[in-house]
Amino acid sequence: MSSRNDQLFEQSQKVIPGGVNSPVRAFRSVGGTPRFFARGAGSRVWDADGREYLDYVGSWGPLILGHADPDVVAAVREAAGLGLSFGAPTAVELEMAELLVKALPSLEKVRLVSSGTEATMSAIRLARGFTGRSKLIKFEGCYHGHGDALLVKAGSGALTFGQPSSAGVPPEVTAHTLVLDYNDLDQVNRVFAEQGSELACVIVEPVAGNMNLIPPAPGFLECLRENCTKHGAVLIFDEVMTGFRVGPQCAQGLYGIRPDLTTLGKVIGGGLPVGAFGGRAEIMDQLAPLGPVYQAGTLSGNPVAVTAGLVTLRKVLAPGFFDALAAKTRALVDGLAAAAHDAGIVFSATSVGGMFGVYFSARPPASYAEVMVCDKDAFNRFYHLMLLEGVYLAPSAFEAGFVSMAHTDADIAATVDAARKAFEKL
Ligand code: KE4
Repeated sequence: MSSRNDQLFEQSQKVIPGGVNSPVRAFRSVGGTPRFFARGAGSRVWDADGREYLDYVGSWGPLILGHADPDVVAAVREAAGLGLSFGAPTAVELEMAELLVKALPSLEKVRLVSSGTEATMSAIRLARGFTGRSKLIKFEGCYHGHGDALLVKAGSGALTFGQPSSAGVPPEVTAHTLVLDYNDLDQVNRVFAEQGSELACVIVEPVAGNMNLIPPAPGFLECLRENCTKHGAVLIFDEVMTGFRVGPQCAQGLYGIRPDLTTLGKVIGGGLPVGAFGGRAEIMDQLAPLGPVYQAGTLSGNPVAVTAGLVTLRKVLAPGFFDALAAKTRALVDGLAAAAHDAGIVFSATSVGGMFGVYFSARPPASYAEVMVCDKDAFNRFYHLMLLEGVYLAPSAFEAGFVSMAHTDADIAATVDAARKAFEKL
């Protein structure tokens, strides 16, 4: 008899493309039937068949406190009872803006939106409006949402303009986008030397989390900062994933780099739809209604969603939160690596704050090219063995994983035990 997950997936595919509302959820990278979740609490989720899993996706990062945090749920319930949306300013949006500006020195002003894609799309338009330039640099393997200008793959050579990586994106839209190699300082210096005066912005994940986890190489972020300053280009840190995930001042605080603009999402919504972009006031003041760069949103700053984010951020910014979260995450990756070693499996793992990467390669990759040679098939086998052991990892070898504050030491130990069994069967 097919499982409830199978039934729901079969039905969903009749009315939703691929049966999912976001492609990565379809399990196409790892194969098999996606799990339809019915409930989450703390570090655990339960699927449509009632099976329980330790969750290391956390809705792709937002659930840093764990599922259904009682304080967040209670605050959302109360906010919802006062009205779901007004399409007008509310005091809670001001509270969020003031919290973000206080938390991040680089944020002089901030605007709230409803997703990370909206944040990055708007930040690029703003950088182009502020500089009067069109060209932008992104890095192969970094994902910044599905805005047209960012759905780009490297051209024939990394120093040529990008080709659309999706149907429906006109080549002239991506003709202004240069795709460089993450962590390649020489390439950045060369492109700026040749085209610096034409570059509106660089957008970068300060810790890459969309080609699995790749930390910045020493000097990489500094190289971007120096070149943007020298040539008058806007440095955009896309911290949608790293924002309040890797530290109380995000990746920019961890690495001591001050970007001109920052994009945020995920954690700042606590599981509800909130994105944001902010930075230097002289740039942000180019936005309508003050300036000529248009950007808008019916549900931008939605008071119920912002309430979820506010309660989440207040807990995340409590003293000691990130030390504890980073320690949990480090214990997980160290345990996984030790289990693999004991089983004689070629495997490595690393973490930054509350996010981690696992790789079927002898050492953590430092570039997109190195990620591409990791053993994807081994990951996929491992993935399903862990699923059978009741551990839910991101359903792709090219995604980062996330630990929540709700994960206990016993959860981490149980996960390592599950991995020990999985490695034995690989
Ligand atoms: P959203 O539009 O999905 O809220 O944010 C886009 C985005 C922007 N920037 C970074 C660095 C991101 O990681 C994301 C979204 N991350 C993916 C996970 N790899 C979301 C999962 C999905 O697409 O379903």
